[in-house]
Amino acid sequence: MVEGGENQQAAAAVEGEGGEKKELSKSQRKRLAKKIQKAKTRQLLGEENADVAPNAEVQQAAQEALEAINASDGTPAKKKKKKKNNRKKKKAPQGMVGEQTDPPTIPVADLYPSGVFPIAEEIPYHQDFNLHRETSAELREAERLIKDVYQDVRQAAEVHRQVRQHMRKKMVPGVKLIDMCEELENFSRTLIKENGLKAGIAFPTGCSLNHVAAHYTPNKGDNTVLGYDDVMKIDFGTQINGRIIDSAFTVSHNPKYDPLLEASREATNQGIKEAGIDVRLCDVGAAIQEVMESYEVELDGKTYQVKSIRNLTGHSIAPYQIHAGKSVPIVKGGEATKMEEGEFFAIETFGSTGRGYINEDMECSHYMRDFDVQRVPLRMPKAKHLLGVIERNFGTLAFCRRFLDRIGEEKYLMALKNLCDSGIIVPYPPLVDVKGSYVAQYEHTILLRPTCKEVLSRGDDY
Ligand SMILES: [Co+2]
Repeated sequence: MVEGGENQQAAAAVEGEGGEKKELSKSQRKRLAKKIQKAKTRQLLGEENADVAPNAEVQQAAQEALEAINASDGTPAKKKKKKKNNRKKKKAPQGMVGEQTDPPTIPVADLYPSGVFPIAEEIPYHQDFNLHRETSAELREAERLIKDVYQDVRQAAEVHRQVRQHMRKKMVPGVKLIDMCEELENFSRTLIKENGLKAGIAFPTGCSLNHVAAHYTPNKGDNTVLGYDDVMKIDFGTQINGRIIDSAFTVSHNPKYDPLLEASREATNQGIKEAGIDVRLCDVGAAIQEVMESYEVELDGKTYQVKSIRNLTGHSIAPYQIHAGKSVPIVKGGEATKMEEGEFFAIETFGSTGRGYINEDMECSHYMRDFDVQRVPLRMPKAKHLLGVIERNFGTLAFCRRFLDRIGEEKYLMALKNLCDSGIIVPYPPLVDVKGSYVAQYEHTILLRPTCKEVLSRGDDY
């Protein structure tokens, strides 16, 4: 927008011509600041024209005036600058053109025609052995070479943020979960500009309730409705060129669950803080558990210490591969394998009032083609057909029965079972703690860049 890239270019152009800066009085600065504010408003409203658009010189002066005004109240310059950046991020991210509608209808790619998407959060590496990374010219160069990958995953993250921001309002008691999921998925498809395997949904929308920790989405005919006392985990994914954003949050309406949600949210943030290049996965797990289990929640007169579910983990992510091989434990005692430069990780934690241990249960909805199995002999023609459909539509991304329904497949359950039995398709049934318990989950996708850690899916909400 006016304040973003264009303005800096204009300023640079003026400086190139002579480099002299005009001295302005405080009132002049204020007037100029107002003028630029007006021009910005006009541009936002689409009323920009050559007469009212300030020329480069005025823009530069106004920019300086704004900075001078900001710095004039005695606040240290550094602190002020940080504040200003935050404000800019909230108003309109750099490079964003126009505004999203409500409900959202504009693909995120069209809101950022420059192809440069917002960076949600960058965290410097704090471990001694990583301190050199932030300033290394060599590592910066390494990052420039992979910037396309960064833009793909940042775009997918922006879609995730916009979809969840809108859908949160729809997650109210009384909503039918199947309708909610389909609505969410439709917004995802629109905002990501769904295009075969190149851009789309990365996996089915999880909306696991209460003691169900993960991998539940309604199948056709499931009329489950969200209740006031339910604890619902919304876990959904977006992808561009196979670069997946996997991020989840918990929705509850009864405030009695708040400490349970907070335990998982803070445990996930602790995991993100601990993560880094050459950091051992077991150390991340231990840090997560310590935070998680420092929380208690009182439900109907009984106090529970929140437990980290010990057989659930975060995971590394690779192109078109949601679980790429490394697990990020959420309790102590895990593997000493290290995180590496360039890796993507889903840092996710599950806090429970139950045993803190899950089993598979209930009807399956989630399935995924095994990433490594090459081919298997199939005798059943219907199974052969279904495998072709799955490979063309989902590749190695996870899908659910509803996704097969919507592309017109019918009476496929026998064929699907056959593919599961042959090992080429893997079923992922719901994962549940004991009945009567409650589980909360928060999850972010992070990227261990050479120079810093980027929390791709971070938003104002979590
Ligand atoms: Co995940």
